Amino acid sequence: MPTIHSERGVLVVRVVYDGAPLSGKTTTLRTLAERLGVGISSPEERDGRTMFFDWVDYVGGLFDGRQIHCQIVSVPGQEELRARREHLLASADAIVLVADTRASEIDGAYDVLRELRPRCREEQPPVGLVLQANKRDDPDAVARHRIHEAIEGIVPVAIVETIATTGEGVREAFVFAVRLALDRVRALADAGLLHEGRPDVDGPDELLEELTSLEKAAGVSPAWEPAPAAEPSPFEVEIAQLSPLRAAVQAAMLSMEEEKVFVPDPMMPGGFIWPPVDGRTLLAEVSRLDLVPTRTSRGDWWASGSGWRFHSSAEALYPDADGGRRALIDWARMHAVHSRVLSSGRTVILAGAGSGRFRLWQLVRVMSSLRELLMAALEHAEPEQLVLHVRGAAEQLLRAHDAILRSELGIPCTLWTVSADFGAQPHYVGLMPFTADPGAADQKEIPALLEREFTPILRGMSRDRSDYARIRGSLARWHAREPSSVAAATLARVAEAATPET
Ligand SMILES: Nc1nc2c(ncn2[C@@H]2O[C@H](COP(=O)(O)OP(=O)(O)OP(=O)(O)O)[C@@H](O)[C@H]2O)c(=O)[nH]1
Ligand SMILES: [Mg+2]
Repeated sequence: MPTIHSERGVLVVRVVYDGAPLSGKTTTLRTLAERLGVGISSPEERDGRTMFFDWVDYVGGLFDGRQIHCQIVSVPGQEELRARREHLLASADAIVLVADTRASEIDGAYDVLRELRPRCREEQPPVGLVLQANKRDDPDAVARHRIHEAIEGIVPVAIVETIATTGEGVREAFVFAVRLALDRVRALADAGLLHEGRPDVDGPDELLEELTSLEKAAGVSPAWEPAPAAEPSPFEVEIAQLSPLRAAVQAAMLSMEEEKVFVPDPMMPGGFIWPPVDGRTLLAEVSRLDLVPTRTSRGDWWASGSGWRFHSSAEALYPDADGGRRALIDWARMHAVHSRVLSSGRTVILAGAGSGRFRLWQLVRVMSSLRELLMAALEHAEPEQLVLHVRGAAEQLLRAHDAILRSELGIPCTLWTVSADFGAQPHYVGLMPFTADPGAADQKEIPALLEREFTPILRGMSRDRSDYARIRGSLARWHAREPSSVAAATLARVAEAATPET
């Protein structure tokens, strides 16, 4: 738990180094201590293996004018010592996962990542995670892009390549972890939950004492019990309710004069990224992509590629940081409150735009929409299969319509903006409009919505598919089987109207 040390006036945070056995945790802390010019304390080792932990103290940097005292702790990797490891993990404000990236060992790191990631997210605010891809000097080290591919399915996570034995990359991974820890502190401070007093543990001797006394009291379970998932966390709700929604939008465009082009910077100051912690991790991921936003004729900025879109509306420019921060908080609140409707992986950023101005950006992970699904099916699927897709898309669109209307977000419900995964609850996958679209209320009529969305699709089918008569027939049969279904009736009618004249 981060603590404002009441006697020393410093902010105490803890970065914990975790990882599979022999991945290089102790080596990392040794070279890190050397590079930071401080000592290291390792209470007990046996045959070169960590039995309790390694401990490094580092004081450096400022948070709201206070010095930051970072407790850097590594865990013991051996399975028999799991209880100690768990206890140390439970105390982390950020975690560096040291991964042995040799082909023979890397699966062990993925296992640890699978275990850690949900736990980190369940903490509120979340505990940031950095993957320190270690042993890059080994000829059997797996290529970086392969690591990215492999972990894509698990999580977005920031990766820093290191050679712990020489120290290469070690400091970079540490500094990024401290940033993530400070994001957590910032979120706690904003919610008035930052603890002040004496830290639970103020040095390696006290930590050793804590671990040994816990073990004496047999039957004590590790402190890191996973919380039940799904419900929005109390923290999110709290943040969402911090103050009433304000129309803090600076509507007028300040000027079209030269602006600094946005470059995603994972080291940008805390308090300018939402969500805390996870936002910075995503930022680290997208910063590798070298996406350079361009300006549209309307004055918006945008960039797209490698599975991401960046966007900033022309109006989202603020003359100073205060105005920008208010808008960021409003947007963050809106995203948090509606997280069930919105696709995941969204990040909101307030970035310097030059001349003291700030611009509000959204980074949105590209997710496949109903339209893409239909376009893919249109090319290859058999008529019956295609009609199943059309039905599925219509039903998904209506579910989304309902959720979007209830959210009162004023976002457009179209085949382009609704997620394509039929098995899951529909999500809005489009960009967040800068201001709610009053026209969104016009979408209330279901037949009109379906007609508007499916007419171009069915026209395309009637033009491009020689078997269109079968498609139309299949839709007509659906309507006959389910005469009370508004979707079936509408689509049968639209299909009929789209039939080319002979
Ligand atoms: N080639 C190479 N060897 C490394 C690197 N980092 C660590 N090692 C070696 O890996 C072995 C294990 O390193 P440790 O730092 O003791 O590993 P650990 O994760 O602390 O191990 P436990 O605490 O027992 O779980 C040692 O022989 C290190 O020299 C690296 O970047 N490259
Ligand atoms: Mg060790």
